[in-house]
Amino acid sequence: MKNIIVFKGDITNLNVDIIVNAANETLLGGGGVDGVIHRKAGKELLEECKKLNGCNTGEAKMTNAYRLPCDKIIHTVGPIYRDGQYNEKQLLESCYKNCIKLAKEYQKENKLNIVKIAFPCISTGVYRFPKDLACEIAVNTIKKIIDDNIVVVFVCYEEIDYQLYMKEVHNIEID
Ligand code: AR6
Repeated sequence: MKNIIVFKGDITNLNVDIIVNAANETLLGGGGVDGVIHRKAGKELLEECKKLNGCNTGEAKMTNAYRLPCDKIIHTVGPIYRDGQYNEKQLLESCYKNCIKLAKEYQKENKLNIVKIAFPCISTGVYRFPKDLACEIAVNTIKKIIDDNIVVVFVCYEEIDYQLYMKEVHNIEID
């Protein structure tokens, strides 16, 4: 699909409209990609996040991006993976859907022809979601809801994720 891009690297370097943060329910920062985003955006991000009253798992909230090169950040809270019996799949799917919903609202408000949004591999770090299953859910959910006016960048920080996404999106095996 021409409007899905797989990129290997650090999401905080991307000059897209929106980057997605894999946050926790407090929205007050943490480790992983969340830690990097807060560190690089600057303390104003934490100040804005404090006013949001957290975010439920599967939902999403938008903030400014401050010192980051992108325009906005959508903070979403992925599920903590236990054994697959706690709605983990549906909750992860909701994260992607709710982020796209907010991105479309942003697109409309700013009268943009195209909105470009970059996702990290939500829940697959500290929250231990199996990487292959998370990749399948991410790509299938996005393929179902994407339209010609959205560009989605899947940002893979780890080589293993890059390989999974290249295979799932482009059907390319890398060795
Ligand atoms: N750019 C892109 N992806 C990254 C980067 C980066 N700079 N750094 C890490 N990743 P995680 P989660 C990838 O743990 O599993 C935090 O403490 C990483 O390789 O960041 O949703 C929050 O506050 C992995 O594939 O998020 C929450 O408490 C992916 O980002 C909790 O972790 C997600 O890993 C959320 O856990």
